[in-house]
Amino acid sequence: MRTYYSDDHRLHHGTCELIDGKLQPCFEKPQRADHILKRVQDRQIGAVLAPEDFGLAPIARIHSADYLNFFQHAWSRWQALNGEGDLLPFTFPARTLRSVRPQNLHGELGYYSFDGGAPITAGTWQAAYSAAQVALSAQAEISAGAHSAFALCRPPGHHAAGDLMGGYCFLNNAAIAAQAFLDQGKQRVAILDVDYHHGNGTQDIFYRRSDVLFTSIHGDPAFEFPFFLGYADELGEGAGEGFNFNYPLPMGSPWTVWAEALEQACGRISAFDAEVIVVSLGVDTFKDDPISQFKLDSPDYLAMGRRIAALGKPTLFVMEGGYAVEAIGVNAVNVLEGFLGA
Ligand code: B3N
Ligand code: ZN
Repeated sequence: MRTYYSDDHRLHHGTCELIDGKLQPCFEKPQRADHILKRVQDRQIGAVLAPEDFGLAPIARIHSADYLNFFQHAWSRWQALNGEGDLLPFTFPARTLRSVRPQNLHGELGYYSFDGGAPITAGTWQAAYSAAQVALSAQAEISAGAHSAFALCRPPGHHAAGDLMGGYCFLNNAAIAAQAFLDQGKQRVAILDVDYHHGNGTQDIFYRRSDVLFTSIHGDPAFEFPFFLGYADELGEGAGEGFNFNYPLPMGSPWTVWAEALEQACGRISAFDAEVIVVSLGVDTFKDDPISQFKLDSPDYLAMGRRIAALGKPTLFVMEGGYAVEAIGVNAVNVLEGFLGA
């Protein structure tokens, strides 16, 4: 299996995030990708390639033009205001307020954010743009006939909606790749989101559509981020009704419980007769993850990969979360090795 990777991810390195009332170093940091890349190389699962540049057009199939324009220029606007530190939102169009788009930079940032967890730094746009190109390059590899490919994306993407950033995410790499499959002639794409957190952005992007089946196994949002989406009764709307399946699990869930949900999700994917599968590959389900509450152990990721392989479809793996940095490489690559039958 080939891996697509860009060093540009280093251009995004947020300074801090708000945890327990304190500003603490960001969990989503460049070392995450370094460890995954090293494990890919150590295990020799296949070549590591730089992405091609497919431009903005495939990204604009998912994200609105105004959102992309805002994101691309936010940092220079912040610098023009002599901004110091990361650019972070502090006000949001919550209930009882209007979803108008203000002209002030901070107002606009709040309009395009659902939380304060996506810090914009000098290189964030370039890093996120390159991550999307990484996903598109891996997608192109499958379009050209490969059975699998790994997009080592950073920053991650599955919380980003069409015009919203948050949860460490800016551009939805998995959704951009899924749309590219459709634009190149596929009719049914399944997304399997195995990250600990619900992929609220991906769900929202495809919620009213029947050409993309979205399935997600995650911490119950009644207790876990992103709290406001990811419940089991969210089944899709309109043409999309019956094409969205959430499997929220209790905190502390071990592999046995998780694997049962995977079985159900795989059943939906098979029934949908997906032509291709996009896996939002988060490994923050690991027992030692510092911000998550599941109990998967490293060998479980091999089993996860084997079960996904049994679906028998071309599969694109797109990296999402995982913050137990010392173990992230082993866990992510275990999924790939399980898939490859190692
Ligand atoms: O949920 C958290 C959070 C929970 C526990 C923490 N501890 C125990 C130190 C720290 C933070 N923060 C909210 C932002 C979470 C973003 C998750 C991004 C992700 O991995 N998505 O898949
Ligand atoms: Zn996550």
